[in-house]
Amino acid sequence: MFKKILIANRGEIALRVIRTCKEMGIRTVAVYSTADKESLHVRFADEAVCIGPPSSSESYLSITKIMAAVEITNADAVHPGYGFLAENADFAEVCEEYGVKFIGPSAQMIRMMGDKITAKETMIKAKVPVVPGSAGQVKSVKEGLKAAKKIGFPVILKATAGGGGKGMRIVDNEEEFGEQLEKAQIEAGASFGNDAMYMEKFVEEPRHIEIQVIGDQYGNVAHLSERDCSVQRRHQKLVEESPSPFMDDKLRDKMGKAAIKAAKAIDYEGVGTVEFLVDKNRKFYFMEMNTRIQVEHTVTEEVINRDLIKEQIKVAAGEKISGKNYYPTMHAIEVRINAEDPYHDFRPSPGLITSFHSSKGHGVRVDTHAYAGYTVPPYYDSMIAKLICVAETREECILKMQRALDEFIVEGIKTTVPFHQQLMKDERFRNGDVTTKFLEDFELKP
Ligand code: MV4
Repeated sequence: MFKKILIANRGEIALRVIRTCKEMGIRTVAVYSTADKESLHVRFADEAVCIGPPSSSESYLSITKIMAAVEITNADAVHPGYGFLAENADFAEVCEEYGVKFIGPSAQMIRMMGDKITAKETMIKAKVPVVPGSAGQVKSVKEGLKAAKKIGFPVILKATAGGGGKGMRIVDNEEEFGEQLEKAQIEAGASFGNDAMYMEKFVEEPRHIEIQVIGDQYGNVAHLSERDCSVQRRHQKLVEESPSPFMDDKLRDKMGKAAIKAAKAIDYEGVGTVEFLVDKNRKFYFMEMNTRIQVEHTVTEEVINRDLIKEQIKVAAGEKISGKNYYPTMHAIEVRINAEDPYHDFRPSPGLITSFHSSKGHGVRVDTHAYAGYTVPPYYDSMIAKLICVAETREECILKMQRALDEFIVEGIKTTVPFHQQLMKDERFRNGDVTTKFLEDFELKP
């Protein structure tokens, strides 16, 4: 087992990893920017190294600075968390070369899933269902238009270097195709330094259902059931739950098997997530694979009663998994509490938290790095807490969430709490009738 893990991240996930390390008897190293010196991850780690100014590119995204911190603290493993360098193949490669274990998959696995055309080709070979579309890259308007007519409009153009909604364009008809392709290419080139695009049939009003998987270093892969993340706003997830209200045993079995096939196709090691689009006829299609621990892993933890960070560290250290799949025994919902003003287009609301009372009680979990007197810096992601409720049924879970939201008090800044309070009362949400389009029609009352 590792003796000392450096956590190359900040905020609640850094704290989350530190907690499990402590329980496992592993020493921890926090890294922090000058904007985060008062953060709890710095206080709770055994050691802490300042790696630079507030700007991410000069701190949490700097491979050089992080490797210097690894060097001076003599850490034998690095936990990347989510975001920042978590899916940076170059970083994983530098760790490999330096002989420090990157807690996650190999650089090669990250690269294969990071390039969406390669990922999709890999899935087609592995017989995992994908959305019908262009075979590989759309190189010209002429060629693309021919393919689009065959697929049938509407189609969606996606950047191979994109993911998570960046660099996507929906095209409704032939007339728009050329213009949209050119615009998308320019955008992708500017954002990712790679303008390669591919095309798919546009699936209308899909659900976003993802399967959590875990693979060890000996080729064993198991699935840990699904999370439904259909409640999103501009590709930002706001609510996640497990089990999905849309799921049944038969579909779970099929999607679970497909997710295992997907992971096995690249000999996957670590915890990962296979994202699917699911249409109204219960047809599901591979969308992308996330090669990291995700924000919403906590929902799975609550319904299967396992510590996923612990499992992740164990497989990274070379332990074998049992190979059995896990199924939800409870219902869990997570809401993201962001330092944002939901009444003003979710604009960021950083600043001093003057009072902070997080919900407590049976079936309530709050993962947060915030506290009264903490200043939310304006430089990073706005999530300040995850509120997770667990109960026997979805109905009870929603009631518990309402109670927990009522006692979540944050003063000094604006948060997404009022949004979640209204969402929990929404008829469609309560019926589990949510697709990725749901929030477009949702109106916040004053
Ligand atoms: C799609 C789609 C419909 N049809 N692909 C958005 C994020 C990126 N991972 C892929 N996304 C989508 N791909 C086809 N062929 C609709 C979306 C999509 C979406 C997906 C999941 C969650 C929220 C979304 C919001 C808008 C569009």
